Amino acid sequence: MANRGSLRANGVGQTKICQFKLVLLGDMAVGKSSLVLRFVKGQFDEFQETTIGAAFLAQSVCLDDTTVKFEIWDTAGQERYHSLAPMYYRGAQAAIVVFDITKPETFDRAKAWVKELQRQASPNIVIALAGNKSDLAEKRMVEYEEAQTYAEDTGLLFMETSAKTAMNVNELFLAIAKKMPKSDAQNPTHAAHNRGVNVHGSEQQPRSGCCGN
Ligand SMILES: Nc1nc2c(ncn2[C@@H]2O[C@H](COP(=O)(O)OP(=O)(O)O)[C@@H](O)[C@H]2O)c(=O)[nH]1
Ligand SMILES: [Mg+2]
Repeated sequence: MANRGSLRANGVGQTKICQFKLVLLGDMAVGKSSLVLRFVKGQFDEFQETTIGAAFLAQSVCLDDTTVKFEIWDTAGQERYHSLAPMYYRGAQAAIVVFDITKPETFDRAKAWVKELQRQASPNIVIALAGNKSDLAEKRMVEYEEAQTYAEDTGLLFMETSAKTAMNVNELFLAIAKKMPKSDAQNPTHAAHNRGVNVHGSEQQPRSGCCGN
């Protein structure tokens, strides 16, 4: 499958498993849930339901000698849920802050999320910025260079993505997986302990065979 092309096969037996909590933040309707759905299930839904509270899913990325398992917290973007956000980003080792390249106000909101994370989340959190809906190039309102310059200045990973076409979705998670501190391998019991509360969550087991095609 095209959208799985960047996931590498590896040997069974010597694989180290590292588990990390990853949170998605960003304005409403920028495509957070769609990116997760694309990454975890390889699907896209034109009528993706609005997230209430937050949803939890899990998916793994296989690097050469390490399986990086992400516990993904997909938050609701509405302002009325803002006060819940710290519950999800607290203890997160990675965050994807998403904006919609056709809506400049969502880029401003993304910058505000980045600031909040840099002030209040774990000091070593790996933050990625995703300019989503790159398939809507004709409606683009945020230039690639503008977001890239901001990301560089702020020390973020940056990619333009499309949950619709799958462009850069696996690549984004793979790039984050590569930046995660592997020596900090957590045992699954510890990571499970850090999960927090599952509000309206549906737990998805990682696709079996993510490492093989
Ligand atoms: N064209 C296009 N539409 C998208 C993309 N990602 C999400 N959408 C649509 O944008 C709307 C909001 O998506 P959703 O995932 O619910 O956004 P969320 O509120 O950030 O979780 C839905 O109608 C999706 O089908 C994308 O990459 N391209
Ligand atoms: Mg959502």
